[in-house]
Amino acid sequence: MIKPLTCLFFLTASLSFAQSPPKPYGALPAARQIGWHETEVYGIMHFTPTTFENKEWGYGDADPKTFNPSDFNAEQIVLAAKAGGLKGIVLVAKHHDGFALWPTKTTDYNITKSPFRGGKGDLVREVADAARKHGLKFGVYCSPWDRNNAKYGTPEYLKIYREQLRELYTNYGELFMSWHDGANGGDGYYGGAREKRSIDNTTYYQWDSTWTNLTRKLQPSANIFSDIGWDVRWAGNEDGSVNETSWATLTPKPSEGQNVAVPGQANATENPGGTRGGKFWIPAECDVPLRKGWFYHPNEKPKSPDKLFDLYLKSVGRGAALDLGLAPDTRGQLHADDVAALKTFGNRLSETFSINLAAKATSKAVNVRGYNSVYSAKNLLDNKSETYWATDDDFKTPEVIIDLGQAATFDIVCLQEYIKLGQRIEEFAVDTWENNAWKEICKGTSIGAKRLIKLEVPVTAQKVRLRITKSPVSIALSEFGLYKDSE
Ligand code: FUL
Ligand code: CA
Repeated sequence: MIKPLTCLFFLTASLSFAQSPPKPYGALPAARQIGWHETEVYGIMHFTPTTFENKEWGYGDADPKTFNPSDFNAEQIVLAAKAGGLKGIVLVAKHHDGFALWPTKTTDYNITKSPFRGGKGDLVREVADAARKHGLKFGVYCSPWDRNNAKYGTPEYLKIYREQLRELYTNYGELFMSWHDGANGGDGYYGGAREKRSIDNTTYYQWDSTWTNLTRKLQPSANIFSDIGWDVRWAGNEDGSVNETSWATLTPKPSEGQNVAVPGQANATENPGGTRGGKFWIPAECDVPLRKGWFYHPNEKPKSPDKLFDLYLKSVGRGAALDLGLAPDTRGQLHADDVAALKTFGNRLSETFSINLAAKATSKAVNVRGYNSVYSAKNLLDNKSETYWATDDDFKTPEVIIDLGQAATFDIVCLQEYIKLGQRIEEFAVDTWENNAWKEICKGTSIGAKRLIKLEVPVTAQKVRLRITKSPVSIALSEFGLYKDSE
């Protein structure tokens, strides 16, 4: 006879087994990265004396007085960005020309020496305030390469650069990104020397200690962007897309002849696709200017809303983010053409994704973890990223049938993994029920934070089946959506 106590033991043991979530798989995102994934589309704004010189890279010799916008309006820029669906702005607080847009104590080459707001202005503050007022996150990019600074190339400059970061990290509230690029040395003004200065990028900036001792301490929520992370990696190109298969994980590769991968110096060949099973969670950011250049040039035009939507599908829709370059003109506002392009793009995003045609569907899954409703397939359709459908450990390739109740027409399929448990799924396929048989309409590989598949032609169906066709472990899927592009 089994004693009641033993019975109780088995009962609680099996119940707690049934309730335990799947074991995490591989590298996992940090909390700051989860916040970053939710941002999806943001902007990076370039506006310095270089704008007034109609150049892309200021040499560092422009008179500070050239920085003289006739009607700077941070709210105009932020509101145009918001209408475009952007949820954050990274401000280039100092570009390669070395001109600081805030009243820094580290160099005279700054905004107080310009006519802007009578020498009392702080453009970083104005953009940060406008962004927060309208619900956008704020971040900064402070170029390590400084073509103005006389000390560039010496150890003293590193102290200056770190002090600039410290000022930006302490005076402008919480930052969602600290953006660092890899441009490193070359010719410049350098306090009047007008010469070429080369630095050894593997040792000069000492990113490890800067990020450990400054960024992580003063701005623990800021996602560090560089070609290899630490939090967000460069897409490997500046055209606004990653590979169709793009993993959120990466094992950074050293450049030729080097033992370790150094930021600003990495071998970026794997960046567009990531590394399956990579050592770290370092998803990609697709940075691309809205126009041709990062700075405003009167002869250039913004990309069309169609092109922007296509880039959205190829960045956000592949688990990455879209970082659109915003270039105010010499007034200090976005040109009417840019405002219009952003608005049309933003409308298309919100109209397309506001209605999930599967939101009211019923679901039938072959397996639900431990028969526990906490892991029900219904969680795929509740528009909450925190709830997910999970399967038992030995159910790695499950299926779920989604019945819409009546036929609907869609041309975008959306999948989201519960990334707190890692990027688990390797392949999937979607079918529709047509003439009494299942017909495959699309298939794909990496999912991660979000995967969007645009079908070549719209499909009309009442029943849709999702098949996970390859996964090393049981699955944890947050959301499933069917949308009709509003184009
Ligand atoms: C690059 C820079 O060299 C460009 O000028 C621009 O700022 C872009 C966003 O990053 O590394
Ligand atoms: Ca959910």
